[in-house]
Amino acid sequence: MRIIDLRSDTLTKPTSLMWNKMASAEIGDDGYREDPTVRHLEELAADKLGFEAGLFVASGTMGNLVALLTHTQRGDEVFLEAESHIYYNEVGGVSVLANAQTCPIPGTKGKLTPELIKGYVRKPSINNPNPSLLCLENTSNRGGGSVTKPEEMRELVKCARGFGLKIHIDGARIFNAAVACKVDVKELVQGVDSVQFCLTKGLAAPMGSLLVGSQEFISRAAKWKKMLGGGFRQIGIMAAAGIVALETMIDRLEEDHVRAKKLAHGLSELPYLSVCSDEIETNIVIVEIISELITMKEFLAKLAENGIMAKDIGPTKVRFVTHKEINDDDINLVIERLSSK
Ligand code: TLP
Repeated sequence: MRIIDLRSDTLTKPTSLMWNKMASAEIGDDGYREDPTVRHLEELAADKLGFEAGLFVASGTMGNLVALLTHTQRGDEVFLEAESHIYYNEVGGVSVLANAQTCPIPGTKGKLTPELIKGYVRKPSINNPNPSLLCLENTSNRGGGSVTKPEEMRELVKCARGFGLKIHIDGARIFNAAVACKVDVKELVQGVDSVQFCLTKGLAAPMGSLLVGSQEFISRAAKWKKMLGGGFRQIGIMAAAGIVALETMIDRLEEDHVRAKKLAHGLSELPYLSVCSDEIETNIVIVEIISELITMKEFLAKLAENGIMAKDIGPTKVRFVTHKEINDDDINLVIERLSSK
């Protein structure tokens, strides 16, 4: 039986062009800033998002953590959505290493609005932590791949600036958002201080994320990266795949979005499931089991029996992610297999 693995878009494997470019990459010691392929990737990333400089980091988690360390002082308050990856899935690095106080704000589909933020940022007082940073996630992972659109971003930036907050975007899947909105990715990040995006999700590179911001911000961020043990050497081998990711893999994300919609439609016909988001915007589909009809244990067993892999992300919720290794037949098979038994 073909196993259909929809646990995450991190399962994507490098394309043959990536392998070729990795094998022939021009490399050097990045500790001396002498790896030309890394420099190229960092410049390409900064340019694509409209920032002065970029920094190649090991992972999305490292990119977000380096950003938090660079933006905040000990005891500062960081505002973020209550189910955001930084708050929910990054091992508490924001507290443990950045020593920041988090203010998790419950949003809708992982998204915040100026009204919500206004309810949480307090007036300056000797009793309160220093309000410092707003983190936004686009697309929102636990929000079912929901997209914060350019017009929504503009309002959020205005609101954050009104409170004197800096803004960091966890844009692990920012290109999915740009493709879904049919806009240049720059429009989604205009006016913010920093963005982290992943090369390893839908873009299919084997390693790495980019952190982009001002030259001054990136110079300070580079020291935090080094302190965290992120001092790279001949990492141009990996950066070469990242360049291919940025040059060739963005447009195809649309295919993942079309398949996610089809999958969501099929899953919504099953009596024992409800699809959390009626409108699938990108490549993530979160379903909720209807507990009167099926238990989580039974649903997970049913998936396993049918050679389908997905991720349980809460007591009643399961996440399916479409990606490069999943084709139209796979989506049909998932629906067929789950419908027939
Ligand atoms: N997300 C992964 C992990 O949760 C395992 C996934 O499968 O979705 N921000 C967002 C929004 C993310 O979804 C992720 C990874 C990260 C940051 C962290 O990236 P990595 O895994 O490179 O540290």
